[in-house]
Amino acid sequence: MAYETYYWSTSLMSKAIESQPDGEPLRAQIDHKLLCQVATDRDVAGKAEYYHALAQVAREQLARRWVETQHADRANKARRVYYLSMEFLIGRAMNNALSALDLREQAATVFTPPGPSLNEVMECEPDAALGNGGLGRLAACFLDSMATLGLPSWGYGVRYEYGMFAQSIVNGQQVEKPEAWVQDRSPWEFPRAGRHHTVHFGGSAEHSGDWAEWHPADSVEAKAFDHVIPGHGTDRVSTLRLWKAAAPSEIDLGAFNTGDYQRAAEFKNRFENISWVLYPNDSTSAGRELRLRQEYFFVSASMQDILSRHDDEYGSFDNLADKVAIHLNDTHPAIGVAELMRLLVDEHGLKWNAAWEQCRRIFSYTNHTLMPEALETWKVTLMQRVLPRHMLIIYRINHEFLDEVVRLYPGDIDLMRRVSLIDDGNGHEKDKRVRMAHLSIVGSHRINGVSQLHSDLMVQTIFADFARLYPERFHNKTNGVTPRRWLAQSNLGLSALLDERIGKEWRLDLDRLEGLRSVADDAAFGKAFAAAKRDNKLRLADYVAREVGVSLNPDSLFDVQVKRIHEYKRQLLNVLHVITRYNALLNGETAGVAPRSIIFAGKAASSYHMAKQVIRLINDVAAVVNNDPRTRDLLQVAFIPNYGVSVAELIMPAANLSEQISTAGTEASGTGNMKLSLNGALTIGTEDGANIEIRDQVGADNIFIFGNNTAQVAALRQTGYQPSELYQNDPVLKEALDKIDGGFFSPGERSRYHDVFNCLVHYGDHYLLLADYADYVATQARVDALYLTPAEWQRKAILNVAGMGTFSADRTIRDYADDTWKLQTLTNRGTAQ
Ligand code: 26W
Repeated sequence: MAYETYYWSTSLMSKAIESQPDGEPLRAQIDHKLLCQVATDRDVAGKAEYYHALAQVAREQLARRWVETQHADRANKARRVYYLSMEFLIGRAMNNALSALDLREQAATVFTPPGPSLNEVMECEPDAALGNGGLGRLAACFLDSMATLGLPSWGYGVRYEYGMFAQSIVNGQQVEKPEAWVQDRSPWEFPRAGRHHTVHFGGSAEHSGDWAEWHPADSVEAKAFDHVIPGHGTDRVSTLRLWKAAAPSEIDLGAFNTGDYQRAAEFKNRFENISWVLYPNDSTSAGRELRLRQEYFFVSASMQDILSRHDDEYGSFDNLADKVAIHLNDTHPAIGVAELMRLLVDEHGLKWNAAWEQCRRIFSYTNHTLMPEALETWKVTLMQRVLPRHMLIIYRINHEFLDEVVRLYPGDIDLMRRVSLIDDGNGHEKDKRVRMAHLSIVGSHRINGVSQLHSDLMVQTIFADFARLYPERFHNKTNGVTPRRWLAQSNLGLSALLDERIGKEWRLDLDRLEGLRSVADDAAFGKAFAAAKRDNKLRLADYVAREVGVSLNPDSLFDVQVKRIHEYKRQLLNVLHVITRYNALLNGETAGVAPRSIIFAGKAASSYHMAKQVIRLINDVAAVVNNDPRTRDLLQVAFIPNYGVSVAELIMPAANLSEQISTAGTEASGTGNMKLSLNGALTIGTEDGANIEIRDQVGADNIFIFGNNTAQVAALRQTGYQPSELYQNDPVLKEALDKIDGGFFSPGERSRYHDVFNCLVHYGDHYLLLADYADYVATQARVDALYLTPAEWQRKAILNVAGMGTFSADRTIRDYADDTWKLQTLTNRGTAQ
């Protein structure tokens, strides 16, 4: 059946089912849920109870949509895509669910004084922060687009008990505390009692021809918990299935029956710890055994799930690659290549060659970073111990792959050594490592980077050999963000304005934003646009006053850098600018200076000393600057704690200036850059990641690009970059650096930032902050000049929004669906909220 047809049949079915209990107005449904699910009533219910009741109303409708979608996909023998990711940074579900279910406006009218407002009710929900940063949030945006485009699709991941840690700032320093996002229950998840798979570890494996016998030492149960991801403007949904680890039920009975509860509990923990906590590192590979177990745990459960669904539907695996596409979100699920081979060959009796042929057609892989420390490798000794059968499979894949390489490039031993799936550790057995990126490439038919620059650099640098071997496999898929969460739901003011000017369709067709170009010069529109921005700034200022105790002037330029704290992202360059600006103001250089509020937010990996120093420095600088009456009207600094999806939803709409200042060639794409621009911020940025494509879209006159580009960075490094000379020869830079080094911002401990100073001046300044400093500061002065001409600023901000159409995750997913997954998308009807 064509997609069109089944869309309509689904939709009709949905009407039939939904007309039963939902005929009642929302208020009555909430009352009903308050009574039956929460056991309370309107007279005594508080915000949290209302939250649960409202969530139950949404849950019921989501459940129906889920059942219908599965029914349709089965009936249509649909080809499906499975998106495997260690991280899904979902955030809150309520606002998005209400919007997708078209209940948002009705709900707003239900929650009126003297009761809590809808916003207050929605704020009861903890963020599902099952991810670190860009990669995890991208996965969440992608699910939203897959559902909206009607793709038969599933996300698979880990149901961490503890997601990303909560960050607080104590005496200027980051303090981490664990965050149990589910607490006792989440109204958004559906435990699937019947859906569980056994995952094995350890033991030994013996080979005999194609086939091998694995005698595992341990087993753990993977239990499925589903989140229904609603599409917008469609009844279709996507599924996010997360796996929780549990002890196999029969196992702990022994200890339990003998009354040895402590041993029984210890036993249980040994299994369940696999899915306890997310590794809070977004760029360095932990290399720890528990992490490898996590990866294999969720991958094995997902593969078994995929195969059992396929078996149910077809009773054969001969057509597996026709019906299944599996995507690897970075290399974290790469062991899936070996696991699929194991399941097909060892468990289901396929011939090795037949299985391998399917495997290669099934997998595709996205690389998200060029940073060498992020490229995953596992010690062969560890892999052997934890996954002995997979190690044999990897050796065989490698053997056959290298045979192919020899045929293509006979005698090129060096090439073989470079592309091998195994790093031979210079002959030392204990240093041998499995290269997960190589396994991903060899096992996939499509490999992509996440912006044009990143994809180009990928094939020129880290994967150059593979690009020569398999040029047809490498592609670009520039990232995108969902306009539903990042504009429609988080920026009501601007959304209403857009609806008025260009209609509501932009939610599902972001290219409609082009329509704004014609009103960029319209003074009335410019005014309304500025007023919406000001409202958002007031809302953020309110939050900052409450949470940080700093009062920001809503008319000042809100200059925002929000992202993980990392040296390559160069928050420290931003700090150098803050100090430079402060020094200039103290010197009385106030002409042409726009009042500014410089806002930072972001988490540092718990073991990343330098990143934590940067957070502390920001707070120390803020304490000095904010308390100086001489500069207070022109300069404010705030570090907003606990950056995550919900905090971002508050910040993005309020920004005037978006700081995207990574060293050229280091930020794979960035997605915050897109969210900020979409909400009408101007970018100050380097020629890095998607910044380049943003410039192409909004026009070079409407963005502030500065600094060395990738080629210049390479040239500088090659000719012997000397940061200490820049320090000596630029008195303005020297003054800023000396203040850091001399303890001006840390009078109680003058040597506090000595290491930070040394890193820049004496230890090579690896990310070239000093090389880009002068241009950055000069460019910031041009930003001031523009801000002091509000009409011009407004015009450029509008043109930024107008150019963002291509950065919709819908565009990205359509590209993946057409080119990588070979899946048909379903045209939407209606208007999403
Ligand atoms: C193994 C440890 C580890 C964990 C996560 C290494 C690397 C990662 C990620 C690949 C880091 C990440 O989130 N990368 C970001 O991905 C975004 C989505 O594609 C891009 O927009 C960012 O530029 C990139 O840094």
